[in-house]
Amino acid sequence: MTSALPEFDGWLRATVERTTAVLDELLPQPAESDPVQLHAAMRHAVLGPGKRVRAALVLAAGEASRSAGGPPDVLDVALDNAAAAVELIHAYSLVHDDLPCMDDDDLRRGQPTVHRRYGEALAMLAGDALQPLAFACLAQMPIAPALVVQAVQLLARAAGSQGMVGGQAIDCAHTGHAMSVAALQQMHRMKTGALLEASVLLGGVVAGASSTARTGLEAYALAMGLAFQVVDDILDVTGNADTLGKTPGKDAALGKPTYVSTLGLAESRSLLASLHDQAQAALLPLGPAAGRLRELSDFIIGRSS
Ligand code: GRG
Repeated sequence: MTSALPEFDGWLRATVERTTAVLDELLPQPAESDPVQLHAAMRHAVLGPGKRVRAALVLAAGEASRSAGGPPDVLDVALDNAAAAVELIHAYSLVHDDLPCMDDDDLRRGQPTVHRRYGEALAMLAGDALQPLAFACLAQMPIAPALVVQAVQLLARAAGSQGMVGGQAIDCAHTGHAMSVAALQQMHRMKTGALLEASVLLGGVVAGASSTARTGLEAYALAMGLAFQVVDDILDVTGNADTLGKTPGKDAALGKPTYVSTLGLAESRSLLASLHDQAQAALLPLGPAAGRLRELSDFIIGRSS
């Protein structure tokens, strides 16, 4: 699948740089503030070479939903804050997911996991500290207070026991047990999909999306949230450590139910194609302003890392 807009790669690179710069600014500098090791561990968790897909979804959804009113540069600051906030929650989830009590992984983003480099206790605390930082970041958005509250509620729900953490709990409980396709889908909608969905919806809320735009964004977000995990499960059996930046084959080794173990590779690929179609169809009412979201769905579905 190719990008409709030739400059998509450049836009994505700029998004990664822009979000990483915002995160760099937000995170305490170890040399300047105690506890030095905790701050170093937080920076290691967040500033590694992530794809920043969630940040890109926030910014692209913001671009698709901008309504009249409000200075554009002020809105850009708010969208940057929202993008950084979801990346902080995502980074914390990866740190905790890699811990010995969860997946016990050595490699993340091509680097040693946080607990391998800083020890288990600091890795847990670094993940803990990233969560309030994310909400502080949302609280700083220069937009109407009612929208800030909506954004905080959205992210809190997506990250909590009815979203990402709940999905992880279901995942832990089912290791070594087969799952029905419906149960697998529900688990992944919570574990991985909820934060990706929230990224899209946050962009819409912050940019003041119309109700038509919000409906389109919701359907797009649902399809892309699921698609992301289907790709991840396919890459876990077809990818290698060099391109993935993490250990492949881990799910099978841990006895975790995945789309590939439940549906097989061919059916997982056809589910992916159907989710891609659903995502593209959902964007039709948003018109050309949703160009970046369209390209992001191509990118997420075609990714190899
Ligand atoms: C431990 C509270 C807690 C939650 C963990 C998201 C999650 C829940 C665990 C991650 C497990 C995992 C690898 C899931 C597959 C999908 C996924 C989230 C992959 C990693 O996201 P990418 O590919 O990572 O966007 P980068 O490094 O590019 O940011």
